[in-house]
Amino acid sequence: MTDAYGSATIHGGIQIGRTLVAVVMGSDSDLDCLRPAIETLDNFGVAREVRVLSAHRRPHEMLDYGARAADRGLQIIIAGAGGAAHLPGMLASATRLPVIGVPVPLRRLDGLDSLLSIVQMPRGVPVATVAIAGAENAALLACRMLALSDPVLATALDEHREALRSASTLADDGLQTQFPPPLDEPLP
Ligand code: RP5
Repeated sequence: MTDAYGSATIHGGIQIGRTLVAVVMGSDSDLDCLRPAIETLDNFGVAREVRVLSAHRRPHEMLDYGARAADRGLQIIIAGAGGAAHLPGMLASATRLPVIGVPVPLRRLDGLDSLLSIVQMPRGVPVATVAIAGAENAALLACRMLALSDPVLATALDEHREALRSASTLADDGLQTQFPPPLDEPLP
């Protein structure tokens, strides 16, 4: 089955096709937070791989993964981590690929620690950081990057934006019906 991305095929939930995006996380305890990124990429038919790569527990493997990512054909890395969240930044130091960081909220500091750890990168080593637990947006941002050179994906993203617009219009209509303006003081 050819899907929105054109090159990926889905057989029984397994994507066959050139893997373009990596979704990596510091621990499998981050998976629930990162799952929307995986699902969004799947919905747009973008082939992905999913890995646990700890910056602190397996630093050498993590850096090796980053160093080889571009040569393996990956185009974008989405990296989520919590707490002292060094994974996205360290991957960005090891690859020229765009890295999108997802701050994972942990129990103690609600993700502010993760956000600041990921977003405050030194000059020269960028990480595009989304909101705390913003995994879906990370995947959409990755899709937007890929769509620069993929018209099928670009069309799918345009349709997605149109669906958001329609849902917002519907919500607006609903609230205007529920809370009609006063009849005696109409605004121009
Ligand atoms: C970080 O430590 C991971 O990204 C995770 O968010 C956090 C806790 O990991 P576990 O102790 O649950 O494995 O490196």
